[in-house]
Amino acid sequence: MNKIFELIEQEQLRQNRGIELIASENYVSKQIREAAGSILTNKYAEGYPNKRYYGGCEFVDQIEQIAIDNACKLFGCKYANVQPHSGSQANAASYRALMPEGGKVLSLVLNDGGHLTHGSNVSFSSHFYEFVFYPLNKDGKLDYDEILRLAEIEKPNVILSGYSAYPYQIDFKKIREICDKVGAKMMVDMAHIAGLIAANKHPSPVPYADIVTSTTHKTLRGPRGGLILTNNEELIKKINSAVFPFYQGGPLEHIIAAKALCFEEDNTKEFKDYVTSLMENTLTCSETLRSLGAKATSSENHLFLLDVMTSFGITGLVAQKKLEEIGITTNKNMIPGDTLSPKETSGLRIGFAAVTTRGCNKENAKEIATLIYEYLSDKISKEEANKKVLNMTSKWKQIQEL
Ligand code: DSN
Repeated sequence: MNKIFELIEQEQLRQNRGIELIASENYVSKQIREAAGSILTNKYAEGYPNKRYYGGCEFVDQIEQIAIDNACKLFGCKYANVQPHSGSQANAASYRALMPEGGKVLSLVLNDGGHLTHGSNVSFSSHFYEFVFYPLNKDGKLDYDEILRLAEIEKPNVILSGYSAYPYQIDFKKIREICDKVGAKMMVDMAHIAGLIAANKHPSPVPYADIVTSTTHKTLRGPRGGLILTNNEELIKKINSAVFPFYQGGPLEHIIAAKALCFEEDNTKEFKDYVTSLMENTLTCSETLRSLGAKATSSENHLFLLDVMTSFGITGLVAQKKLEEIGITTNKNMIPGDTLSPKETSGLRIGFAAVTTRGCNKENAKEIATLIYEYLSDKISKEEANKKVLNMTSKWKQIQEL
């Protein structure tokens, strides 16, 4: 067997045997994998449906139009661009559509849960635009009065919301009101919570925001890729030319086909039930950890933060590595007010999107919390903990059967 296929088999085994708690990961259905691995990868289709730079696009035109229509139907919006290769590309194109180079963005302090493309000095974002930041309050929550106060001082072109490590719901209506008071455009990066929004388990930003961006592979449970939504006819023209030809070349029509299927799957009762269960599992795990004495946030969505420094006297990096030894995958994460560097951190970010897809239930979520607590406080051996992980995951659905 070719080495690459050997390694894919090993990765499949790792995914099946482990408890995947990285909040931004998920497992796709067989039909989405088939579309993503299809012959559509052979086709060049620069441009948009019925406006391509290449011949032979009659079928990919229909596929991309179905993906656009499905996205609009799912989120109740007028226009969608389904071509961004990732959330970062979607954000880059959206900034360009919303403001001139050098424009000012007010976004969340990155260590409080923002994303690299929300103004980090290692990302393109801070090189082409000026970023100023609003912090979370002492309870780790959004302080809308403080956002307004800063917006009045800074007069940003754009106010950005939607985060990578924020465990509470976001009041998009309030953010729209702030934008209107200071004359700013409203952009929302809903990548993490898009599945919850699709299932009506989190208020939607679509009626309020000028532009909403997302990835399609997190809680939406689709292929790895990006998405941009708007209700504004002028903005969609700017978005389209910012995606292609400004930032990207040929669209990935195999991935676009998989996105079309994902948006269809997300519009079902089965998906809504999945999101309900995902949120219950996340809350059960965070509350169980808290009841055991660990310092963790609560959760109003699909993730929470565990302060491993206060709870176990170890860094996020050490905790992540330790859990990986027993087949539990998480990621180290800054917590609000963190004094350690992003390479170490004081926390872990924990999410239940992936394991809930495999059949994790509330009882399992409690067992996972206990296992994390006992292993990080050295109360059970590696062998015993690993046995518990394998016992649980062997009862869940295998990822190739989803
Ligand atoms: N890297 C993603 C996450 O894990 O949240 C964000 O793009």
